[in-house]
Amino acid sequence: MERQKEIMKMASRVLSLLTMAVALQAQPLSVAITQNPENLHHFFLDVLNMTPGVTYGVGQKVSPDEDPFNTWALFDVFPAPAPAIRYEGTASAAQRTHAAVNLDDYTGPQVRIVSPESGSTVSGDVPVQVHVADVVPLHTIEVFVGDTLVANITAGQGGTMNLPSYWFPNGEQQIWVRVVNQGIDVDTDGDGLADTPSTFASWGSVTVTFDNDVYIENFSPLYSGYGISYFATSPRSSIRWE
Ligand SMILES: [Ca+2]
Repeated sequence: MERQKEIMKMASRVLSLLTMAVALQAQPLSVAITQNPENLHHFFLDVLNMTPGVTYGVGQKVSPDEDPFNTWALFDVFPAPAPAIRYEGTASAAQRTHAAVNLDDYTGPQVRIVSPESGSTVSGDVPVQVHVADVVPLHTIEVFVGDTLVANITAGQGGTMNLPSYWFPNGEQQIWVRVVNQGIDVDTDGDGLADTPSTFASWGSVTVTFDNDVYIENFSPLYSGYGISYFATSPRSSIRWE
């Protein structure tokens, strides 16, 4: 009887440990910054809730700066030896935001159209705001309406552009963005040395209703490759109509 109780007690302890392990597993990957109490000019950067053996990158970026081209710069890439690791840094460094990323799950840039909201009705010049998170420098951010490339968002634009909705027929339209990053070099000829960049592309979209009193029915110039540059940001000297 006593023995049975002992087993029951042990089983319940194992169960609670398992529950705890599951709960820990469910904690999202995160970083925490705390001051080093023994050296006030230094701080600790703890990376928490990693899965041992999985490859992680720890990076930083200039902050605050929401330009999508301000991507994360990884300063360490490693297979996690334990669920948590600690770095020590100097507090006098310029303001930075830190993050950890699971590189085994890396599928390319994360792209989201912040505005306009999906399902909304818009008219005139529509401010489009794109949010991108990536650990690899970006190459291009292209904005489309349906099949038509409307603009390239470039570095320094803060991820925004004005979309001339009156260039398109009224009604439901899909605004979408394609983000391509500069990629990472991979070995294509099997000599063990990385030689060619392999880029990643990601997409984000919203469906909105265009509602303009007057719109351009014949928007064929937009299909021309040169029409694209008209919508690019200033300087407008880049316009080339041929
Ligand atoms: Ca090679």
